[in-house]
Amino acid sequence: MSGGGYKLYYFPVRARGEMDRWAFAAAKIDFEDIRLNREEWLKEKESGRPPLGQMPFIVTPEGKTLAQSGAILKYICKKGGK
Ligand SMILES: N[C@@H](CCC(=O)N[C@@H](CS)C(=O)NCC(=O)O)C(=O)O
Repeated sequence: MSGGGYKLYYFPVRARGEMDRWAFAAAKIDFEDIRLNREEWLKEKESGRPPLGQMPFIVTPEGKTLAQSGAILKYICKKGGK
């Protein structure tokens, strides 16, 4: 997938992926906040796209995927100039 802005995939809960949502907001970087329910997640997982088969993960405008909430946080901070 490529084109568009950042996409963040996570469950509709305030857990690991929530700090990544906040980081995007704090860095003032637009992103699509994609909240998958369990059924949607299982389909996504089966597709093989999520790195390590877990959420959160992001898809960058260049079409790269990045997993691990802490790594995503560092990536966003770097992009946000922090
Ligand atoms: N170390 C990972 C852990 C990710 C993780 O445990 N994700 C859980 C939700 S919080 C998950 O994707 N569970 C569904 C599954 O494994 O199918 C991180 O910090 O991102």
